[in-house]
Amino acid sequence: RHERIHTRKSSYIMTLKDCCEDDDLVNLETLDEDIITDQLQKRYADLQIYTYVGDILIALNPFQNLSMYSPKFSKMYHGVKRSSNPPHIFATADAAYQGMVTFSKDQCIIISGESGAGKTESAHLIVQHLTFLGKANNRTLREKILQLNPLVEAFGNACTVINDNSSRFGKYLEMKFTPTGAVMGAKISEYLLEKSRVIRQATGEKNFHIFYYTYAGLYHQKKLDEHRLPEKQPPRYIDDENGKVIQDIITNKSYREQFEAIQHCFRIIGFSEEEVNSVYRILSGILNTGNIEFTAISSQHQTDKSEVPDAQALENAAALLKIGAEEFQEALTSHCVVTRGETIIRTNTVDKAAVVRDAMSKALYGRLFSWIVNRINTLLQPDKNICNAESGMNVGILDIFGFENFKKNSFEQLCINIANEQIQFYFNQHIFALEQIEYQNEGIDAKLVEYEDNRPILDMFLQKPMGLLSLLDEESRFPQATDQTLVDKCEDNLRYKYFWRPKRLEQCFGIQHYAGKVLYDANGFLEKNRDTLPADVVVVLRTSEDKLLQQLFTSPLTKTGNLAQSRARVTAASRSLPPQLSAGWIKVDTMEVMRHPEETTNMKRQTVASYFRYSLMDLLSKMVIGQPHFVRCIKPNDNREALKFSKERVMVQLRYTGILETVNIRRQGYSHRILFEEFVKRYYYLSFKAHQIPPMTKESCIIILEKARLEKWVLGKTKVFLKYYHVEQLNLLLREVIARVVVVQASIKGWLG
Ligand code: AD9
Ligand code: MG
Repeated sequence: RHERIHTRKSSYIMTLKDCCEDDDLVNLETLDEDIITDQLQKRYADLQIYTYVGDILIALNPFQNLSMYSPKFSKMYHGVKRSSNPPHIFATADAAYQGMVTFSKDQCIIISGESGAGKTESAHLIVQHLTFLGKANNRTLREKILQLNPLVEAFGNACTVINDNSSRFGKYLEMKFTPTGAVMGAKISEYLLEKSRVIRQATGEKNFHIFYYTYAGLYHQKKLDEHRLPEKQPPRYIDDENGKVIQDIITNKSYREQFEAIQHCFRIIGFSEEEVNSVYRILSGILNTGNIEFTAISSQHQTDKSEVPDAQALENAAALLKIGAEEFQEALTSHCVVTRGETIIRTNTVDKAAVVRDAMSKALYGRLFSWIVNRINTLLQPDKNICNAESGMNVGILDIFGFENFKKNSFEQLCINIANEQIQFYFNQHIFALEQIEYQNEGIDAKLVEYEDNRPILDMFLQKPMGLLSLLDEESRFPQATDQTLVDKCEDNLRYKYFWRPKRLEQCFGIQHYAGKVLYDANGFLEKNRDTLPADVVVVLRTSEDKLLQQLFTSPLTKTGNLAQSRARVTAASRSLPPQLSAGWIKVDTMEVMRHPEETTNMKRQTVASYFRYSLMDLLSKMVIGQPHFVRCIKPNDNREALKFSKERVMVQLRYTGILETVNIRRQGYSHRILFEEFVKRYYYLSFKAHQIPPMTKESCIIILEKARLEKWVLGKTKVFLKYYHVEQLNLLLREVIARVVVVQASIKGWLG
């Protein structure tokens, strides 16, 4: 049954077959890297960007718009057997949705891949399809959900040398459904925004999108003056090497359109006009803050005093942030120290004042971002009248920043890459380790597959007290420490083959990550890790007459609220795992009460590293409760060119993501294992009468499986082992049987009525 769908917009041609052997790498006769890569290359040339490896989806970035995401395709991938359509990101969304509705179990879709591989695009498409499947017939809710990604990404994404729309934060989006599968709300959790981008960007990179959008929007609304933004000289935080940024902002139509789009998002989601105006004012306030300069004044008694020679920028910023200019200047150029109950005012040097200024800008932006996310969550909370929180279910979608390796890599890249290391570990656990342990426990004969375990690298980072993050924290607390002593300390303590120190580059160290070697420059690590915001600044910002700004600095940022929940989830999840694994799965002991780094003032302050460690934990705790689905994004070339397939680049990615091993294990593997009892409860309808509940035994399972005419299933000691297509088949049959019963009941009612 071959049917061709020609789409008008592009030459994309899809061939529909009942089951296409090429669609799934597991079906390949001979298996090696070359063959797999060739297969992907062949498919890519036909614009078949998606390929399965068992139940895992490989997505190659097409670097061009394909017309395969229209409503026609949404309908095609709606509650059908996976094999009836070519591989597609919608099929993954559909599988998660079906899994949730059928098994009443939370699901999570984990999208991974290096920077620019297509994770964020994939996440959008999944949300689009889930909104369709979730019958969001309430149009407002549907629109709200669809606007949420563009809104947070305007604030959290930026142009890097690798990707024009690079995610600079991690995002876990939970879509909430009623037990019958109607979408009813959403919730975003954000992880580790790269705040340092606000104050400085590497060569060829830009600040967060929203600064340019806002600038363009205010220009066209003739509101630059009101926001104290110049039309000629670019503010320092967004200035680039050639100084043409404003010209670009004014002439580039897309910035203006994006501004309109963001206005629309704000409105649809339900932000008030007052709130939105505050947001633009705070953004302009940040840009003006960046322009404040300091010079040294030396008097007889003091040589380390600074002042603001030109008050204009300071007054601008103060006016926009609605704080007193004098108090503001004071908070930047001096600080209070309390010793033995006495408060002493100390002056700041020029350098220190500049650090305080930048710290304030980062804090402002970071808190504004969190506020926007929280506000979205409040506005998209499920209506309690429709469904209470306990009976609802959700599909979580994880889209984090991808693995990065630049010419110069700093603290931010280290955190990003550790997060990716952790996701890879989670993937390995699921695909390999758990699978093998379960086969052994159930007495099933399956050859063990060798895979690259990245646990030792993770230990090197996360272990206490001798892991890299712990060493970093230790040095950050030690006033005399420098970035140099940090690297020395790491060299002395990290006895791992994954760590090395290059000769002649004193402040650098290298890490062999699962995805490749990265050279880090430790310059600035300690300061970035401390991420302090002087209390003097907080005090001034709290006096702001802007309601939103005041709120940003009065409500605590500490994540204690859901800590107990996270810990309970993690503990429960690790209990359900085989003992061989639970110990290393998630380190429960590292879950401490985490205070936001900016909020702690004593020497034992919370650092970014420990906050990050907590965030990772929190993220994992959300992921482990759901049934995972994996999407592996692959970047076919480094030039963002459509149809260009670099064999080497693809092969490297296949290698480090363990695709070859995955094919192997998936070929032998059984992706679903269901306890006999649960299996009988779920499927007895297929071979027994409704009132005739059979015993919950292995024998009943066999009767059901044989009646359904399935092959190649296996029975363990306590569970039925099924391939993914078995489950599809069973669910389809079940739906048919139930539909028949409903029809019969309806006719009986008709006769009687
Ligand atoms: V990063 O780690 O956040 O820097 P991502 O998220 O993996 O990265 P992203 O989704 O932003 O990458 O994709 C990069 C670019 O590839 C997009 O801006 C699109 O131009 C392009 N892309 C990716 N996937 C698709 C697609 N399915 N169709 C068309 C795509 N273009
Ligand atoms: Mg992204």
